[in-house]
This record gives sequence, C-alpha cells and structure tokens, in this order.
Amino acid sequence: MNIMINQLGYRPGTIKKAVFSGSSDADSFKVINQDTKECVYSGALSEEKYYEDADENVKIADFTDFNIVGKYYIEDSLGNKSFTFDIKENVYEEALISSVKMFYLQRCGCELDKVSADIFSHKACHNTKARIYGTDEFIDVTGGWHDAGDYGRYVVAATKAILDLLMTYELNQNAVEKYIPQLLDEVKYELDWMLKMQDEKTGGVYHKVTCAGFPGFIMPEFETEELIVSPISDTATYDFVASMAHAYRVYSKIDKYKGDADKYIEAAKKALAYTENNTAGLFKNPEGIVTGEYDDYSSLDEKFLAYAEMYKTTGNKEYEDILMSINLDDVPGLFEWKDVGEYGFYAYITAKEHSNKEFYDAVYKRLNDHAKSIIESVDEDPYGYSMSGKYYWGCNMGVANDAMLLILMDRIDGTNTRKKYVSSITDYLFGNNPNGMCYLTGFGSKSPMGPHHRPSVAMKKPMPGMLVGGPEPLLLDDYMKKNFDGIAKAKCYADYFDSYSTNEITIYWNSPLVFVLAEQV
Ligand code: G3I
Ligand code: 9MR
Ligand code: ZN
Repeated sequence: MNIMINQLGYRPGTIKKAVFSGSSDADSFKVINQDTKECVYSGALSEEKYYEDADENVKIADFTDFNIVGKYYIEDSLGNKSFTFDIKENVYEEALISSVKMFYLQRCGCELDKVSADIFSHKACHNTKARIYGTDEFIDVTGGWHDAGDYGRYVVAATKAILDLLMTYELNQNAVEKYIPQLLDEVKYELDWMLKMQDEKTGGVYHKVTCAGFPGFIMPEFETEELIVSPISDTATYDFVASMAHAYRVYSKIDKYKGDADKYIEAAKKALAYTENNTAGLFKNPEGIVTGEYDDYSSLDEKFLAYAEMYKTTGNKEYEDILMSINLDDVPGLFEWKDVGEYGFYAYITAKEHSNKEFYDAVYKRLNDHAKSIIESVDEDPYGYSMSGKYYWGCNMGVANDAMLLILMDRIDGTNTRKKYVSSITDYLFGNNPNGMCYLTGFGSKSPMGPHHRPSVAMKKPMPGMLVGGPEPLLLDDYMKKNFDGIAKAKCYADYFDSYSTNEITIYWNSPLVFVLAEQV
C-alpha cells in the first residue's frame, strides 16, 4: 500500500486528495505536521474501490478543508506514511522556472557555459552546414532547441512548443515577467532557427534537420555525423505559418523585437503562398533517414491552424473565408504535435471579429465538448486522470494539454468554474498517480532518475525540469516489451534510461506544463 500525493504540495483553497493505492485495512487518516508531529486534521477514508487502469484497489483521503500553511505528511490508522508535502501559496514557482530553463539547456548551436548550465555545459554543437537530402547543396540551419532525448530539430514538434510558450506569455504576462522574464528571448532562439528551415526560393519549409540516425548516449557536440535536412512537408509549412503569425502578434508589440516581428510575418506569408501553389504532401522518412518522423494522416488541422493564426493576427477576411470553407468535422482537434486543431479553434475564437455566428458556435462547441469530457474524466477517476483511461506515448503531455484547455475555456467564457479541475490535473503530474511518481525531473520526493535523455545519461545525472512521457501500454521499446508484459496500463511506466517510449522528455511535453504552471503561481 502506498499513499499518493502531489509531492510539490497544495495551494490553500484547492482540492486536496491523497490516493491510498493497494488494499489497506486502514479506515481513517491524519494530516501530521512534519515538525511538531501534531495531528492537524483527520478524516475517514473513502470506501475501497477497484481501479481497473492500475489493477488495484484504492481509497481516497480528502483533506480539501485543511488550508493552513505548513509542511505535512499523511499517516493512516496503521502507521503508513506519505512523503512530506507543503501547503502554501508558492508551490509551483521553482518548477515553473526550471521547466523554462530546460529550453535553454536544450539549445543547439551555441556554447552553454558552466555558470548557467553547470554539468550540462557543452561546446557549440551541430554547427556545420547541413546537406539538403538527395542533393549536394548545403545550408545553414544552426540554432534552435534539441527536440528531446535525441538531438534532432523538427519543425512540427517545435511548433507545439512555440505556440504553448507564446500563449503562456499572452495569457499570463505578469507571471512571465516575475518568474521567467527570458521567455520571449528563449522562444526567439527557436523562431530564428525556424526561419532558416524555410526554403528561400519557394517558401516551403523543410520538415527537420537530423543526422541519418540516432547517436549513442553522448553529449551533443560529439554527434558529428553529417547533418541532413529532410524534404519540405505540408504539415511543417502550415505549422511554420502558425508559429510565425503568432510570433508576429506577440513580438510586434515590443519595440526591441519590431525588426524580428516583421521578418516573422513576411516569412509566414511566403510559406502560406507556397501552400497555395504547391502540394509537398505528408511527410515520410526518406530512404536512409531513421530519426523521429513526425508523420501525419491529415494536414487539414495544420491548414486550419495556419489560417486561424493569420486571421487572428491580420484581421484579413480572406483568411476567415478559407476557414469557413473547411468542414470542421474533418479537422482533427487536440493540442498535440500531430493533431493541432484546437490551437486553430482557440485562435479563431479569440480573433477580434467573427462574420458568422453559426461557424463561431460550431468552433466553440469543438473546444467545449472536449473540455466537458475532460471534466467528466477527472470527476470519475480516483487520481483525477483527465484522459478517460487512455495512455499513450507522451500521455503526460496529453494531461498537461487538458489542463491547458480548461484554462483557455475559462478565459474564453470569463469564468473560473474549471479551475479546480486544473489543480487536480496538476496533482496527477506531480505524484498523485498510480506510479507515485512526480514526473518532473529534479522535483518532489520521487522523480525520474533515468530519463531517456542523452545529456542526462552521459553526465549520469537527470537534468532538472524535464517532464517525462508517462505510461505507454503498447510496450513500444525493448525494455518495456521484456519487463511489462501483462502489467496494467496505468503502470506501464519505467524509470529506466532505455525506455524511450515511457521515460523520454521533449520540448513539447514541457511547454504545456509551463503554460499550466504559469497560471498557478
Ligand atoms: O494516432 C494514434 C491515436 O489514434 C491513438 O489513440 C493513440 C493511442 O495509442 O496513438 C496515436 O498514435 C501515436 C502517435 O504517437 C500520435 O500520438 C502512436 O501510437 C505513437 O507511437 C506515436 O508516438 C510518437 C513517437 O515519437 C513515435 O513516433 C510520439 O507521439 C512522439 O512524441 C515521439 O517523438 C519522438 C521523436 O520521434 C524523436 N525525438 C523524441 C520524441 C519523443 O519521444
Ligand atoms: O533515442 C531515440 C529517441 O529519441 C526516440 O524517441 C526513439 C524512437 O524513435 O528512438 C530512440 O533511439 C533508439 C532507436 O529507436 C533504436 N535503437 C536504440 C536507440 C536509443 O535507445
Ligand atoms: Zn546541437
């Protein structure tokens, strides 16, 4: 039996629950002050219930009513204890700062010095010109962030991270200025790399730059194989339009970035013109390239997103006409790298003007239906899991995305009704889950020690501030295949460096977490 809590702590006024996982004879619990060992709150445990996702029984300790600032742990009537946790206003500040610092630590093409990167400092990496696949032409695509545990740089993946971080700025400027004032400079580092991924001649955007394969567990400057730019794709080009159009909206309002902003919007227009005159098609790894594919089955959601961002930024009705000509039912939703529809829906809903109420309502409904299903899932699940028992590669991102959607819906409606669900979803990520794992490296009492992240493996220490992927019941790497056959889906997670399907990290799993934390500081 284990007592699962949010290991970072709880803010006063939020729902506070601990889950007792595994059968237990205890029927009551106490909240104990860590320093004085005094019992400050006690209550009855809920009835024991079978929780299929984790194949175990659970009971819930609800101490929502207890709001006094301090350090505590939970103890049951048999003497079992939880980790220590805080109740205080500032539980997420450090996590927010660290999860933004992660982007700096993922920087490619520049030296990271000892002072700012500590053991993760390294010489400039990946700074040679890259071969355009299948040609003898070489271009400069230096800069940007390493995608993940590997050192690839992928336009589709980058877009999700950029949009989340720009929305963080747009929605919580005060928190950004107070805790993560470097945010726009950090995002600019990625945007300026992305500009280089645009083909000067046509305006189309190359899908990615990587070596032909993945390197061993080495620091980035030691990956010195030839860099190869993979072909232009429709998804990368539309995503590029969206990133640049969104960036223009943010950067053009700030004097020192005006020159950059102008470049961004020009690049967006040029890329959009490319899509109007060409079809590059969906991306598939070309022969000989085996790095992250970021493939897709539809680019209609990317198209919707591109036009919605262009419409919101420029107010040009021609863009809105194109949006209204798209059959909404065919647009994949979500805030994922592959399904980006919800970014487009949100951009459209928050544009200044809407010509057609019916269309507006239909777009709003797409967002709100999803938000409703998230709330239902959080309500029904003992851990407040938001995705109705669905686990997949990177599902911790899905969880953070869900909290993000609830926050955005509250902003659209001008309400606060979804706030309590946001805090429960956050509790899940920081330890109130079937693995009792605080999924952010370097935080909480039990967090990943073996993330699939080359610098962490090379330096034999997890880099802090990284959100790992989470359970993947399809067992998609050898370690999971060997060791997790027959294990309940919510438990298919291994804190092991070679389990890339459950314990990798990426920029676009961190980015929705940044958004969600900036809302709660
Ligand atoms: O589309 C299906 C969906 O219909 C289904 O409900 C869901 C649940 O099984 O799966 C969805 O497909 C998944 C797809 O991602 C989209 O989410 C696949 O099963 C899953 O295998 C696939 O995983 C991707 C993985 O690469 C393998 O391609 C991850 O999302 C993606 O984050 C990951 O990205 C890698 C890069 O390739 C390389 N760099 C590291 C990065 C992180 O691991
Ligand atoms: O390290 C790679 C990781 O970033 C990817 O997400 C993953 C799936 O594409 O692949 C990892 O690389 C492994 C490769 O796929 C198979 N051989 C072992 C590699 C490192 O564990
Ligand atoms: Zn690099």
